[in-house]
Amino acid sequence: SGEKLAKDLKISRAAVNKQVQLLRKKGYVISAHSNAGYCLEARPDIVSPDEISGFLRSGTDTFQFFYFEDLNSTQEEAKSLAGKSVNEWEVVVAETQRRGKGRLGREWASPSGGIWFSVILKPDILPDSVPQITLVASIALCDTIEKLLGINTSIKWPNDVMSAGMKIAGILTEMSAEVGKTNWVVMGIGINANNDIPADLKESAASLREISGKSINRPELLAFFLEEFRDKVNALIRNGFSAFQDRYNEYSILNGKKVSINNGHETLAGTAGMIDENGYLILQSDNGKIDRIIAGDVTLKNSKQ
Ligand code: BT5
Repeated sequence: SGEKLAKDLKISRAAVNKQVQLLRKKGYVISAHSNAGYCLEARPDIVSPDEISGFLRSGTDTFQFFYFEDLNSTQEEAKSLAGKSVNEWEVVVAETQRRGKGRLGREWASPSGGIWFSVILKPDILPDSVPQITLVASIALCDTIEKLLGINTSIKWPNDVMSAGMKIAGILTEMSAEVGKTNWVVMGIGINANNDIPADLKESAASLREISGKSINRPELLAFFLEEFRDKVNALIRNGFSAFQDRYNEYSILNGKKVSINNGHETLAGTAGMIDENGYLILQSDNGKIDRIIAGDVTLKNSKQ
């Protein structure tokens, strides 16, 4: 009842009514019944901090959210925050991005209905080991999607999350470091949740809504992922990567596949193997040489991916 709300919140009845009007403007459907009070009939499909916090098991002060309806790129916003703030586990979220970024200057389509966010980390980890955080993020994302939605997922090394052969999420890791010291890491993640896939990507990408046949609760998925990811990053910093090696290899689709890999300097062709205890991909090159690769861009032979 309006009266009880006013009493519990120590505000006037008029102030309760004003807040209800504000919530309605944000998309909350609230009916009012004389004598009985208000009823929350439906929540909007938004990834606002309030909505996300409601699903955090570890409490509301474990992450700090910066929420935007529209932004050029959560990654750019998070990078400028990372340089200024001493905190970590700050999360920039946007409903839409005008200039979503992929790796190597590629574009990331970010229409409404997706989950577009960047997480700021200040890990006590050597710069060389930062790519392991990306691998751990992709495990955390697959675990989240499998546990919460029951959808089978896989990883195309290093960090494309796939389902039914289609890309459903991508990860972009950027960092600032000195020799021997990581200043910050910004991990940008794009998940196709309820968004439409642009026509030119339909052959290679899909959304979780398409795959599951139902609308995805985005704040719940994001809250679940953030907690999975944070637990795993803490374990990585404490115990190293080797504990994640098997899990990653179970998800990986590259093992035994003919690939070409651009590592930023050259393109290597061969047969991909497992990843090793440090997160390097083992590549048996066509010329017989064994290479270990920390990061790169993989093209599967005879595939659109
Ligand atoms: C990635 O790049 O997969 C990393 C994407 C990271 C996006 C997030 S969203 C939040 C944060 N803010 C940003 O500005 N970025 C991050 P890459 O491996 O380079 O893949 C890019 C390629 O994937 C493109 O060239 C397209 O072919 C394809 N692509 C673009 N948009 C896509 C989408 N929504 N779903 C699936 N594939 C997409």
